[in-house]
Amino acid sequence: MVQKANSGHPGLPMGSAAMAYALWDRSLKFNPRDPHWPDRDRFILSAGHGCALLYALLHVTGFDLPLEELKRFRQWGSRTPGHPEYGKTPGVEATTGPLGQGLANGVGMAIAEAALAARFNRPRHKIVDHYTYVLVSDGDLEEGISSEAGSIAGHQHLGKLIVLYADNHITIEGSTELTFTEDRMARFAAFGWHVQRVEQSNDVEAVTRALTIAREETGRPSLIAVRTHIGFGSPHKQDTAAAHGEALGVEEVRLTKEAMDWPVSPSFHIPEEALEHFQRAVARGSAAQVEWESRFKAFAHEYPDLAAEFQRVIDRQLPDDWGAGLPTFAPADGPMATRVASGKVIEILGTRLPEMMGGSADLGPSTHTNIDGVGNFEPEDWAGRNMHFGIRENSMGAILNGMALHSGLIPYGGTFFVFSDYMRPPMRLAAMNALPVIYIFTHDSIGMGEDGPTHQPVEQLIGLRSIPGMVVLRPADANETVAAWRVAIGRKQGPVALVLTRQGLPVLDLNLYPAIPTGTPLGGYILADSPTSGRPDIVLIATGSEVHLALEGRERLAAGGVHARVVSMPSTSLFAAQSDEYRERILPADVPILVIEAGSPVGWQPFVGPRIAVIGIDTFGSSAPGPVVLEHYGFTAENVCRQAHRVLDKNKEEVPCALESPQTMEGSF
Ligand SMILES: Cc1ncc(C[n+]2csc(CCOP(=O)(O)OP(=O)(O)O)c2C)c(N)n1
Repeated sequence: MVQKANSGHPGLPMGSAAMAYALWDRSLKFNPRDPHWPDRDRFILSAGHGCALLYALLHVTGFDLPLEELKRFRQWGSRTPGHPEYGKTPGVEATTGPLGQGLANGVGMAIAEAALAARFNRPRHKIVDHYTYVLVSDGDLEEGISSEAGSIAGHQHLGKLIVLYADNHITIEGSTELTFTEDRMARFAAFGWHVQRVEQSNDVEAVTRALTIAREETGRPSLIAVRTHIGFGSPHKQDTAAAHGEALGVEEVRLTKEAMDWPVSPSFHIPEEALEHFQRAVARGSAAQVEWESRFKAFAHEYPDLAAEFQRVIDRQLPDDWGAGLPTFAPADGPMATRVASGKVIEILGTRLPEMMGGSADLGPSTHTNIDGVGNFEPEDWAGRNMHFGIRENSMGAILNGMALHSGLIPYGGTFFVFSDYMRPPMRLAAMNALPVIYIFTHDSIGMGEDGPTHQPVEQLIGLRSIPGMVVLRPADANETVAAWRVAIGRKQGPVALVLTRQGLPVLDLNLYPAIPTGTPLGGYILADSPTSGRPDIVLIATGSEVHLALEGRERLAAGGVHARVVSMPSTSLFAAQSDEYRERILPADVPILVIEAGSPVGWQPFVGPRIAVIGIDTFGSSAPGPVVLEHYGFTAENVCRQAHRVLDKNKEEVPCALESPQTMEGSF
């Protein structure tokens, strides 16, 4: 495959083939004819660059991946892309390639298995009972996320997680002696893992034995380090970095095949008896599935409601009434931070949707992510749904992905918005794989105050909005927050980031602003219009907490005879997805615009010109009480009013914007 494409990574597949055979032929429970069967074992190739190995296994064991596809490795439109892509190839359980992510996905899948087993299994009825296997390389274990995820898995006693480590002593720049000399086994043992070593990678019996022991070890996750040889069999490249990331070369491939007493042609040679042997997986898998189905039938007979519920969550169907009776808030409830409103919604949704499971990276009291009364997900007490991820954002994101990939859960995770940077890699993968993961990001702007620039997000909004498929919602008040949660739960494909304030905000009166529930899902809508029904003089677009400034600015503008329309835009991407007609109605082409958002203006800047202006932040904020910081950076109603006048008439000197006490207006415009 790699030679034909003249691109890819031959070394890891060649070195790991024997241990992968031991796993796939003797341990892994899967049915090539039904890759989605709920109680299959999961297999993740965390070292995604070695995907030629995975594609070969999928082909020979009888998945719908014909030899033609192997011949089209890494080519346009093939089902054998350069790294495994979830959804593209039957049997690929996770998109991998960014090293370390797959291992943490595996932890997420093992958590999902444990949680669903705790919820659905009954005495004499084990309908959730499978293992999660991960194949990792040096790179996976060098990445910091492996320690985060390893620590969580050890702490939680995830005994059904089994990791095979291709311990080949080689990375791209050469020997692991260059950078990676700690005792990996001791490290994982310290995390609370059961560790084993297999010295001979081609000793299939020894790998099989180690896998059996790993399965028998129920109280700890397992790491099995197998001493493999990168580029095994290649006379000149085995055990060298040259085997890692480029084709061996036509001549070296010939020499390798000759050295192994293997026919040199045809180049894609699979002996008939080998194929027959591998394809016993089909009968084995079908039998295992049939056996499970009969167990499930017996379970459904005794527990019909529970069985229907299992089917519902696995299919990611929502109960009809899930959204009924969510709160509506009134001005008298305020001021209320949107994080607090979100917490109230989570409380209700969490009891109505038992598949909701998540938590925070040690910021639960701040992110309001706890569901009262449902208990904690704790070591070997896996029925609780509140998760404590610890201060491990990267692996929290990857674990959420694993939980979503497993199916049966709606995973969510929270932290301060600024630390979304620490979980950007898994968020990118969640979007790429259209995974229904919900992020709860609080302390969403300089308005969070005293903690200062290290904690004040500026570029995160535009950063997340730039991820294709990521829906970012920054609600303006408690009622928009409820509507945002409806969007998040209703979105079955793709992640949603809820971006919420620390500081209290007025609650907008639904009697005065009835468009909130229907407008929020459209991404942008008219919150308040010019008093005359005609065309406004200017549109004020604002998101989140700045919507209130826009409303106040509008009043000041009205005092000066300027009719402003306030458009609340909780989600730019949802707005962009609306029809031209709708967007033109909200933002008439010839009406000037002032954007107000306490974040980087970069996303709006391309539109800035004589008719469009932005009040944003192009520096890092400052340490001081939130209202003071906001004021210093120009987030005041007076500045909204002034800048609106500036857009309308640059030469106008005197503008009627100030109230009694003039405000400072340093900072960026
Ligand atoms: C997060 C991340 N950083 C860098 C890379 C680029 N990369 C691909 S493989 C690799 C290391 C290869 O060493 P190892 O993991 O031991 O794999 P092997 O050489 O055994 O194939 C690197 C740095 C990556 N895929 N992901």
